[in-house]
Amino acid sequence: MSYFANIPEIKYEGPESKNPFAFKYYDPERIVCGKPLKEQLPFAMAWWHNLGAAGTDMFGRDTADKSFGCEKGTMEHAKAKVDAGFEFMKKLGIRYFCFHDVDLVPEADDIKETNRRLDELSDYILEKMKGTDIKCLWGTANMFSNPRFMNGAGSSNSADVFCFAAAQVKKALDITVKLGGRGYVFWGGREGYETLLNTDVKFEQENIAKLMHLAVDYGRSIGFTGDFYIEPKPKEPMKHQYDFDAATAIGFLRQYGLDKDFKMNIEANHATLAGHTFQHDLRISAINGMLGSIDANQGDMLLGWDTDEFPFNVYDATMCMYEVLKAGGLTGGFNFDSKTRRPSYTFEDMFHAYILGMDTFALGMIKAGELIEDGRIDKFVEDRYASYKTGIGAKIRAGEVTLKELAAYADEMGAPALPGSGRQEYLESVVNNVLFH
Ligand code: XLS
Ligand code: CA
Ligand code: CA
Repeated sequence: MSYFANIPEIKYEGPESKNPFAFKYYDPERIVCGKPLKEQLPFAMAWWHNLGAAGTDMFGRDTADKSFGCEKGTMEHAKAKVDAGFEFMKKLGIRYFCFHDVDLVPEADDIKETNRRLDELSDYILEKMKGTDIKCLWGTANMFSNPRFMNGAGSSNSADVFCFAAAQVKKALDITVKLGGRGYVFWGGREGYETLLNTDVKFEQENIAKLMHLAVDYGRSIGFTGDFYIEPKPKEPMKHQYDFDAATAIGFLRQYGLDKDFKMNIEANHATLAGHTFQHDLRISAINGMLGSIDANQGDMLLGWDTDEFPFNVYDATMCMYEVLKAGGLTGGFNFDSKTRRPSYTFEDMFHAYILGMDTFALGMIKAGELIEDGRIDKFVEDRYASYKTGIGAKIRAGEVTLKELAAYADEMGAPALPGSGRQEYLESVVNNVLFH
């Protein structure tokens, strides 16, 4: 059974091609910074958007038909999604997928039955994986959709809800390991609060850390050697989310002794919701040794929510890839946590969307490689801190001076010269020059 019979295998044809079903920039074999793009860019399909999201929004119902010929909410439909997903990934040359437990199977009233379904479906996926190089990038448990999680999962005021969340995490870890997952994600969508009038913040944060510790202990006990990830997001659905941004999440992990097992999964649209650029959160993660994986999408600066659009902004993609290359690549990958716009409701649109996203990130990586090779930016940054290489600056860096000695140095010096132009406009013109030469 083929779902996309009218769509060819997507190949690289180069920038001159006008074929809507071809890559213009993503040449899997092209070497950038010493490695082929197919290795530099472990792309992943998000099960929930691509095989699940059908266009429903707050004001209207589905526009797309994602039934794949079956009745939704059945195991037959769950299996049809596997078939469609694998056909889709194969046609695009995508080697990874990401999932929530309830993206894979319809949730039953009884968790034992949900888990039985997960066993059955993951067996089915394992069968499909045979003879392909497709694997799981990361798995996660959906601990935000069901009404029981209205006050969070680890942070819920109900100990029973905490237990239910723990059971879901356990099973999602089992399935992630079974499917060869590189990582396991905690996105704390409802781990936060609406009002301090009913909330014990310290208590809630301690409990989230407890759930994470339990997950690490269990994961390691079943042979999971990958990374756990926190995916920061400042708000939506909650007003205040505890994993506000990378800096906040890293501080939390260190405070509770989780920093050896966890890294960040940075989503572009979440970083911008936190009032940062995408590249800011990537840099903060990288300098703390915690840049793990990326949820590849872009937001809309005119809209104050998480629009999960396919990335097409080449400037942002370039600056993102600059951070990734500088950090030595990702141990995770690039998961397209992105969805087609509601009026783009056909199967063709799903392919156009992934071609757009993969081409944008490939172009970004090629251009970032050129920026690094060009060297003007790196050289400028290096020179900008030159005053710390010798003399008093070198002593400060080496920790060889006291505050008193520095004060004496300042007395002798009088007023320092201005610190040198930041040359922002020049550097921006260098970026343009590399992008458009
Ligand atoms: C929602 C998040 C979510 C996570 C996985 O905003 O992006 O989809 O990636 O739970
Ligand atoms: Ca995400
Ligand atoms: Ca999102």
